[in-house]
Amino acid sequence: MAIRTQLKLGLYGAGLAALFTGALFTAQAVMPADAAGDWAKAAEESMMKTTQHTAVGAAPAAAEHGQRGLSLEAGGFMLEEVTAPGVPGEAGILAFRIIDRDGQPLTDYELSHEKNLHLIVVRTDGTQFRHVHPTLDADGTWSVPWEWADAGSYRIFADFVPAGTGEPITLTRTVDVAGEVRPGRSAAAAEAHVAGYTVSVQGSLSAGTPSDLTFSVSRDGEPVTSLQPYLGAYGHLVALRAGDLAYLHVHPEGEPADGTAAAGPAIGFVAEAPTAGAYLLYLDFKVDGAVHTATFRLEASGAAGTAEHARPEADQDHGH
Ligand SMILES: [Cu+2]
Repeated sequence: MAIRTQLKLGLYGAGLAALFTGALFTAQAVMPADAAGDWAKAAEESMMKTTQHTAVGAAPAAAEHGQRGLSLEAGGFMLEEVTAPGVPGEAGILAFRIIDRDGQPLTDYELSHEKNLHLIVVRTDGTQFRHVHPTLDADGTWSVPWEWADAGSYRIFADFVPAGTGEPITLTRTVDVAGEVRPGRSAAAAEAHVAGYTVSVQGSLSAGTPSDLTFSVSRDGEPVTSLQPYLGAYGHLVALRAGDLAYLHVHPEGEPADGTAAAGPAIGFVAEAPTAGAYLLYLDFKVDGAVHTATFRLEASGAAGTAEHARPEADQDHGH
C-alpha cells in the first residue's frame, strides 16, 4: 500500500474579499456591451462606498460571506454574455470575454494549475459536468468547440488569475439550452464508477472546519498506482455547494515532481465546506492518457460541536 499522501490544501473559502459588493449585477442575465461604461461607473461608486465603510471599521459585506462563483462580476472583472449553441446536438462554439472596469477585455492572465483559464460547465441539477480549457484570441475572446448533449439550464464558471494580481477569480453566468428537460438529482454517493474504475472517497465534511478528503482509485479490485499528472497534480477536484452551486476549486498541494505525492491509489485534499448541507464533488483523474471524472455527493455536518460529523450517505447510485 502506498503511503497516504497528506496534502494540505484549503478550499479558497471565504477569501477573495471583493472590493465592491458581489450583488451588484447578479440579477442581470444579459448586459449589452455599451452598458459597460455604466457598469464601470457604478462599480467605482460602489467601491468608494465600500472604502468609506472600511475606513470606519466595517468589513465589506462580500468579505463576510462571500463565496466564489455566484456572480458574473468580482474583483473588478466581469464575465460578458456567453454565446453557445442554443439546442442540444448542434455543433458550434462556446465563447465569452472577461472585461475590466473600463470595458476593456482582459488579455493578460497568470498561469494557474498550468492553464490561463479553467472553464467549468455544469447543469444546475449537478449533472453534465465538463471541465475544459478554451483558447484566447488576441482580442480577448475565449472560445472552445462546443455541443450540448442535453437541454437545460447550465452554469458556466470561468476560473482565472488576472496577470499581476495573484488573486484567483471565479465568475459565473447561466446559459439556457432549449428542449425538454428531465432534471436529475445526483444521489448521495461516496463511491463512483467511471470507465471501469471505482473511486471512493473517505472523510467527512464539516461546516467551517478544514476536513480531510481522500479519494482512492481502483480497478477490478486492485489499487491503481499509475495515475498520471493532470494540471500539475494527480487529481483535480471541483466542489460545488448543492442549491446555489457556490464554487470551491481545489487541487492537492503535492505535485508529481515533489517526491512526496504518490501516483495513487490515494489522492488527498483538505476541504472546508462553508455551510452544512450537500456538496457535489467532481474529481478529474488521468490514467493511460485519458482523463475521467468521478462524481460524488457528500453531506457536510453543521458547525463543529453542534452536530455529529456527517458521513457519506450509505445509499449509492451505481447506475450513473
Ligand atoms: Cu482546468
